[in-house]
Amino acid sequence: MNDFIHRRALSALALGATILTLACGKDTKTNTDGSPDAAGQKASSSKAGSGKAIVVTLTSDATGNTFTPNEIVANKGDTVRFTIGVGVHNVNFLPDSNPGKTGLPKASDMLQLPGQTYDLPVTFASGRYYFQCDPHALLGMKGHLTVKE
Ligand SMILES: [Cu+2]
Repeated sequence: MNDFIHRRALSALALGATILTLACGKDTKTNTDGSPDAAGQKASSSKAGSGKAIVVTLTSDATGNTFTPNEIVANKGDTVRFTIGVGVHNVNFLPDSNPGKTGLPKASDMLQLPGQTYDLPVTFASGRYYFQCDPHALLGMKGHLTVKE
């Protein structure tokens, strides 16, 4: 009897979590200026939706400034959703730190509203890419995106 109630409660919880996830997913205040430069590549066919969204949180706190996670693995067609936790940050795939890479996205705008997102469609070639937050790069706010074939 108690067991039954317990199970009902559990499934209600699971449902709640699902709804929350959906609600979050919808809340896309995207700062879209971030479409990758299609530098000689056909880069227009992959949109969010064909792949999965990978959420990366950008945060400043007493321990420092971080991308969480800072090692990202994605497939082409995925979308990396950079999301502000705390602080003012941007995302820059610095050409100088990505020698030989083409089709790099241009630097994002500065993001500062908690929950603000910058969606980066993964349209570029497979490989390992460096990115950083410009204001905090010297403080260690950097990461890598590995694009799988
Ligand atoms: Cu930053």
